[in-house]
Amino acid sequence: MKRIVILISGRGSNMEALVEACAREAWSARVAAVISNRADAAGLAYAAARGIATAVVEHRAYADREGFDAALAQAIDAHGADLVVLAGFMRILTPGFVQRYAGRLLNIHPSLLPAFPGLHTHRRAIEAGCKLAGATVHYVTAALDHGPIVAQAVVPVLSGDTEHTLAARVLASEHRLYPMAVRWAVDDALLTADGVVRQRDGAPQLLL
Ligand code: NHR
Ligand code: GAR
Repeated sequence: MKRIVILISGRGSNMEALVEACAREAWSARVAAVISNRADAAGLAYAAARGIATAVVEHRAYADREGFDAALAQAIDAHGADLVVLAGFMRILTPGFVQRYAGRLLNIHPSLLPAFPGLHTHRRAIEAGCKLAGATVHYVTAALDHGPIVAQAVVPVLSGDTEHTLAARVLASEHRLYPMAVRWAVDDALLTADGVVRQRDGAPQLLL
């Protein structure tokens, strides 16, 4: 039984999708804890209501990123995490932190990487005139939003879309994509070679 620790900063709808899929599909894993860098993250209440351990490690309480990341690692390790999953987690992580969890640290990013790493992805996709948008699950490495790609979901950009309507369409795809990808990680079904991730059984690593 693997232990998953989910890191959030806000709403936590991706975290909810993971918790629900884990239970519904009887993964050989359980969500051991949900940890937020913000005490006011709405997702904490959902996790607590589901009987999941929660913790808050406030980045503002630390003088630098190294101090915050050390406290965060301590909170994660207290739950014996096999897998650490970022779900709307908004703090850039130090190379030391990333190294500690190498190969078992996943993120979902709301763009089709390598397009639009960083923030404000939906606004940038609309401004660039993109006709496709989507989300990417990737391993976290020191290079922000540049780790090996595990899976991607594609959605159309429709005429009249705003940052808001596009974000909602991408988010709905994230709720299907992230459980699919995290389940593969739980099942040790992902193989990485030369920076490319393959699913062991050749399952399509995309949602169209
Ligand atoms: N850390 C590393 N080292 N590598 C990655 O790939 C990471 C990461 C930490 C978070 C998520 C990422 C995203 O999906 C993620 C990937 C936050 C920022 C950011 O600029 C950028 C990308 C992501 C998350 N954060 C600001 C900071 O100074 C704070 C912004 C805020 O609080 O609103 O840390 O998009
Ligand atoms: C999601 O769209 C996620 O991809 C994105 O924020 C949203 C979080 O929603 N993540 C980032 O932008 C990371 N920088 P949620 O809290 O409801 O899962």
